[in-house]
Amino acid sequence: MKRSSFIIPIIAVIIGIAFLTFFEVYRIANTSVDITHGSGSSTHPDCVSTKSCYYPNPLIISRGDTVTWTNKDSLRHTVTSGIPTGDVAGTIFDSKVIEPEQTFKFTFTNTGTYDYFCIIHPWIQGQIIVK
Ligand SMILES: [Cu+2]
Repeated sequence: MKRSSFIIPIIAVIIGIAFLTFFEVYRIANTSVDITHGSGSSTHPDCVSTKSCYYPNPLIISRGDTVTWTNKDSLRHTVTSGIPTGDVAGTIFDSKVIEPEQTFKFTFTNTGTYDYFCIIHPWIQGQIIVK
């Protein structure tokens, strides 16, 4: 048996694994939102004017994607659906308190535009667009 008959399938498997790993890393990187450092430090942190307290914002994802929020700030925050002045806040998703360095995940099964904010610091607002 020729040596190439072993090598070619092995190379194909390696390429396949590399491709799947790259795709998974790419997918996770594109469904992650950071609660940025300093978001809760005052009533008017810089990220409010640039709408980047949740970053990236807005985040555009595909139906069925799971978004992971990571609290990169030194204060506690929430990820709560809706807008601060609305009466339906938290009805679609509500992380409750996210401690620093902790995460919250939510899977979006329907298309649409989802507003969300932090109950503790309502000036921090974000949006997830599900296509
Ligand atoms: Cu907050």
